[in-house]
Order: sequence, then C-alpha cells, then structure tokens
Amino acid sequence: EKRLKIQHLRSVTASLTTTAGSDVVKGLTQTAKTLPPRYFYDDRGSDLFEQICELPEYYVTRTETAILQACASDIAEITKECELVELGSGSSTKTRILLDAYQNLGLPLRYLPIDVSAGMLENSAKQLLLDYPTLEINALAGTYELALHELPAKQLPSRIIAFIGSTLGNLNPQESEVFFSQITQALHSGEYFLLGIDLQKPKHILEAAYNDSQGVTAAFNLNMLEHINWLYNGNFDTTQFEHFAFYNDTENQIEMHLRSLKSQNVKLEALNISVDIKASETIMTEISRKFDIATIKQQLSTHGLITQKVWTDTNNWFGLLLCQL
Ligand code: AVJ
Repeated sequence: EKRLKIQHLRSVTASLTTTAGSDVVKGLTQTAKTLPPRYFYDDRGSDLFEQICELPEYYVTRTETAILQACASDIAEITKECELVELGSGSSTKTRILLDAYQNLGLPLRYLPIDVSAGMLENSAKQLLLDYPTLEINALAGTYELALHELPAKQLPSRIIAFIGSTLGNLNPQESEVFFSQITQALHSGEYFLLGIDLQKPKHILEAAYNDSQGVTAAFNLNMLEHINWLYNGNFDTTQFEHFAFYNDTENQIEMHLRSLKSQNVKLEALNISVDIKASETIMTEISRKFDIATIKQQLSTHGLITQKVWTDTNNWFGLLLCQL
C-alpha cells in the first residue's frame, strides 16, 4: 500500500524494557511508592480504557468529542493545507472528526499518528485508508519524545500537532515544561499545536468519574499489576489490593492509587527486586491534573506557543486550545 508507511523508532523496545524497568524499580523502592501510568495500557488495559470512555460518570471523552465536532471546521479553515501529527493516537476515533473537516474543505489529507503500540497503529491506519481514499499515513511507533525528535520532513505547507484527550494531565508540572519545549522544537514558526485539557470542576463530579459504579476504573487500575507481573515475572496478587481514587484539591489533580489490603511482599524476578508493602500502604499509579485555561495559556506562551482560539462546552468542563508557534 503506497499510502501507508510505518516507521518503528529505534528505542521502542529499549523504552519498554530496560528504561521502563528502571522506572518500576525506582517507583517501588522509594518511600512513597509509584508506578508510571503508561503501564495501564497492555491489550486488556487499552480495552478497559475504551470501556471507561463510555461510562456515564466519565464525561471526559464525550465532552471533548462534542467540542471537536463543533470546532473541527474552524480548525481546518484556520490552518488550511496542513498535515496532522497526533501524539498517543490510540484507536484514532476522535481524529476522524478532524480528517472529515479537512476533507470537507477539499484539502489534502496527510496523517502522522504516533503511538507506543505498533499493533494499534497498524490496525487503525488500515481502517482509515479504507475510509479516506485520498489519505496518506506516515505512522511512527515509539515514544512521544523520540517521535517528536525524528518527525519526517513536511510534505504540506503547514503542520498541526494534536495532543488531545487530556493526556497532558498525566504529566507533573516539571514534566509538562519539558514536554512543551519538545513540542516547540518539533514545530516551525507559524505551525500549530492543538491541546485538549480537562478543566477544574466540583470535586464530586471528578471523584465520580474515577470511581464508577460498575467498577471498570477499579479493574483498569488493578490490571496494571497483572501487566507488570507479565512483563517482569512478578507475583502481585490483585485480590490483595484495592482501587483508591480521590481529588487532591491542593494540587488540582485526581490521584489514583492501589491500596494494600494486608502486609505483604512482592517479587519481580526479571527486575531482581523484592518489595515489602505495609497494610494500607498505597502505590500511586496516576495523576490526572485538572487545568484552568488562563494558567495553561500563560504557560504555553512562555514556550512561544500563542493561543489563537479556545473552545469549551457549555459546562466549561473541557477545553480545546489551538496554539501557533
Ligand atoms: C487518558 C490520562 C486522560 O486521566 O482521565 C481514565 C486516564 N484514568 N480513568 C484520565 C484515566 C482513569 C485518563 N487519561
């Protein structure tokens, strides 16, 4: 297929084994235990996340989708002929809204999805090619950092990097500074950055979204231990942990933890570690920061990213920012 190119960036394997393994060792051997949120996403975890997106309490995905449906034609009109780079493209469901908008204006379609899951990239790319007869895809399998560093040469007059779904919420303030400077380095002057962020809102709404009544979020959280057992030959017993999520209103972030139901020891043979965990001790698996638009605009501007337009829903629950370098 001439319209599809998939590039596997060198250190995908390294980042999934050597480097990432050291993240796990570091996180589990420090006083306040943590595990990085990207370990949620094995096949089962990706599937559970898609289920989370459909939950009545999880307003995030449907709110952003509705905003995109309302503003995609504006975005296409502002950027004109423009190739779409997407970080963490996953199943590319929301991407179709943007591709439709470019297509409706008769503009050429070029898409550069970036994801650590090569299987997911290949499947969604093949489906997109069937549905968009003029689309060209150059997929990059790798981390954001590597992909941003090794973006292929531009083939259309402009470029937009999309980072939607509020994935930014997983980065702490320091990590987000590094991330924004990588975005700035990947863009040329005049090019665009599209950022989707979950906004601050009453605590009861946020806590319900991360403590759904069907227990899907709990299963998603606990599945991280199964994934780590599989990767590193571990013996986490998921029946001896419980899901625990709350809104930290000092830091403006949801924190997801796994709380130990007893005093226990866990071994990860492939990483050569043995970890003692006290009863009620927790392992933090995710932060999901909640933003306010004025602050994020200010932060973006310190990186030279100037916000041209902001779209929100009527509740002001989610924000989509179109910035230009
Ligand atoms: C994919 C990081 C945006 O923070 O809401 C959903 C992940 N965790 N439910 C989020 C998640 C628990 C999600 N992000």
